[in-house]
Amino acid sequence: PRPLTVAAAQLGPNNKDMSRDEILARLLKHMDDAALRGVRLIAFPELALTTFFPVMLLTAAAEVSAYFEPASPSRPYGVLETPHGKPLVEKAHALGMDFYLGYAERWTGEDGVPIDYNATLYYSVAAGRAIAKYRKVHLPGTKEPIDGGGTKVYQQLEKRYFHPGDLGFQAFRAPGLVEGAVKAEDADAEGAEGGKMNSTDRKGDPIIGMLICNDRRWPEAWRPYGLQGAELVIEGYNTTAWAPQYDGSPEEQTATAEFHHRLSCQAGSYHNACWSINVGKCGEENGQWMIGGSMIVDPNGRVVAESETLGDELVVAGIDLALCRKGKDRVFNFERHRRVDQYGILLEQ
Ligand code: CDT
Repeated sequence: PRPLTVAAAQLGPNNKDMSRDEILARLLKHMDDAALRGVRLIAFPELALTTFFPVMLLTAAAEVSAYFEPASPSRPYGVLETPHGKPLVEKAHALGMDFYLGYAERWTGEDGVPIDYNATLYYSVAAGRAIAKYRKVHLPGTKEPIDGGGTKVYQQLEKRYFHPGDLGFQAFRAPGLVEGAVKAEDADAEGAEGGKMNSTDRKGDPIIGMLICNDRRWPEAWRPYGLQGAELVIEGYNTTAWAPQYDGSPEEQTATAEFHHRLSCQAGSYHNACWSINVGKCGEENGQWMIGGSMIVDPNGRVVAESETLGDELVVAGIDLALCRKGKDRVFNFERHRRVDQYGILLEQ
């Protein structure tokens, strides 16, 4: 067994009048509560530090930029240097707890032109730094407001505020989380869990991939991680429960949204023989409802732990990474069973 205790730190609404400090206090409380339950890795939702602003039509540039965290080649994880990011790092070290954090990133590269992304990072306590970043690839909704921005519809304006992610789906190994990992050169030929290894990687350290919200609905987003041997995919979301412009009562729409969420998380885990932590921000935020259903899913696609409320709630599970082996060696042994010569259309259209 390769045991690890993980948590989905579900958040209730971050209303737009809440300060970063107020929100940060809730994140830190989640970490303290998680430590009491032996958690070594905690995941926060998409855009965890702010309200889900893509539902709003913001016209003033300053209003938009207030939601973003600066980043640049010299400060790739600028958010962790801010007054609302530093305390997360300090708490992580005090408790020995890695974290996944969703946030809005304003990246200013060498050319000085800012580009905005819906991003997430993975902070590793053992490494003493953030070791991975992912930028959301699948941006739902529209660039222009529907119905002229009218208040009788709910907007989803991610295409307006973000550029599609440009980092691909790069899996990584997180050091120090499970017992018994050994240096790559000392590992015996028979891999404990497969996957690509860099020379500094330690065999036995979990292979992790990151997604953000809408990505979880796309098999194309999970599969690159599966192909890299991912044992755990972490995904934060904000999913509208219902919208007045769509058919069906709020109850019917909510039930369908919850079903599709569950289906996507369970299928992604099963098809790639990996665990997944899926964590939402939910409840009534600025008058609009978002689904809960934060869940931890095993490599068989079974939900092993799930939230019960639409508020701040910690969902904890003891997982065994070794459970991925069955699927990876049998039904989803990609090397043995995939037929890449038949998949060309995936890259043509
Ligand atoms: N944040 C995000 O990506 N939300 C979308 C809403 C789309 S409504 C089906 C999601 O896919 O959950």
